[in-house]
Amino acid sequence: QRVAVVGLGYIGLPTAAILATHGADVVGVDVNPATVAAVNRGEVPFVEPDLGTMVAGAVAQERLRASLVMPEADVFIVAVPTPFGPDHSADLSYVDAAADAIAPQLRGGELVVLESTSPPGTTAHLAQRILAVRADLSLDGEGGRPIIDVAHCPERVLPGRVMVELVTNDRVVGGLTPEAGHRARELYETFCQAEIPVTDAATAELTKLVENSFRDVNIAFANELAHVCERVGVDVWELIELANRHPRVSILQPGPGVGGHCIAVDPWFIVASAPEEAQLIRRAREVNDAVPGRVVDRVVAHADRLRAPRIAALGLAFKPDIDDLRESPARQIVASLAQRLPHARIDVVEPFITALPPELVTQPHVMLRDLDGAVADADIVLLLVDHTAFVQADRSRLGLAEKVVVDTRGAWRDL
Ligand code: SAJ
Repeated sequence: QRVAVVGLGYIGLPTAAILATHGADVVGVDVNPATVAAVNRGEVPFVEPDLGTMVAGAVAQERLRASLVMPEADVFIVAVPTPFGPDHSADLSYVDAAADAIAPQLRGGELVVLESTSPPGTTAHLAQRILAVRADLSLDGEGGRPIIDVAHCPERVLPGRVMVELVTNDRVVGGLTPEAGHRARELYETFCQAEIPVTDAATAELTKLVENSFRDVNIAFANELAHVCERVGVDVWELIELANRHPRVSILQPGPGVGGHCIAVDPWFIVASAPEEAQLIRRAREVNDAVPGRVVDRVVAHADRLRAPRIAALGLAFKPDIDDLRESPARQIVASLAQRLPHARIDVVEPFITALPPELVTQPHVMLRDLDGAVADADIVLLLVDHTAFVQADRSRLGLAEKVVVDTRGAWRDL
């Protein structure tokens, strides 16, 4: 069948590629001409293990091509961003734009699947937006009008493991009608080897949001414990390790804050849908958002004891062993240190990038350096990301014993 995947980002491109290698005829649609050109050359514009080979193969075999224009298709998969605005409510403008582009291509009989993480009601909203301009179609055959099937199938893959998790993770599918749900399940069954339970669209929407909120609330618990431990003088890492020996306790790890574009965003969609009720979810977000500021205060307190402090900041990514700096607490911490300590020198070590992000590159006292050089020159070593290269570095060679070490990940805790 002919599938159009709308949005060729971290989710859309892997989905397009995997469908193309499982028998579908796929057109990937994107508004960015550079992305479209890259995919048509068989290239991937971002880092994701094993995706490059699959895209190159699918393009070479003419199962996958990219386009700026929405084609006719039997199935449309919407995988566009759903960011939040300043008031924390979801910005659905990309979903609306996708609906507007799909609507003229429909003849009846198509399946439209929303994959973007969305607040409850968004799948229904997408369908209504299409039907508002296509009154000749219906969701259920009412008045003898041709049917379009509309369903939600949220992505739930972990960046860095996308090509594995697309195949091995269970998927949840929610249809606006039971028929739409079952049809979407058949589509995902072509490449997903795990189970695909079918529910209604609003339940599927909330399921995805709840998964990421579960993680956020549990990380907030760990971050609150770290704060409590600072006050009472206990090592939080040892505390968690010991508590986790209980068969029904499994506490996550504290850190410098929660980053990425999912866990730090999705809980707000629940809060926006039920502001009175979602008390704990909101509080967890606030707890996690307060962590970077505390890390900055700790470093500033150490720096204030020195006349010309030199700081080595290790890591800018939002989690280990990836190049993704989006919503990264490490990046936020370094930017804030640069502002509060204009007399300090800050050497950033980030093996996954070759140039500092725009807000840091303009600061004359911030530089991108190699690990050994930065640590050798530093008074204060701030570990922000547990990249393997940092965790496994020879700490006696780095001479860490003579430095002030602020280890936000507990990666060097036996120091
Ligand atoms: N973090 C901690 N402590 C922990 C675990 C994570 O501080 O114990 C931090 C990380 O350092 C990072 C942030 O949380 O800054 C998020 O990282 P993550 O690895 O927990 O999750 P993401 O954002 O890479 O991917 C999540 C996944 N969701 C869940 O595990 C429930 C993934 O399956 C989703 O597909 C993805 O969000 C998404 O796209 O929604």
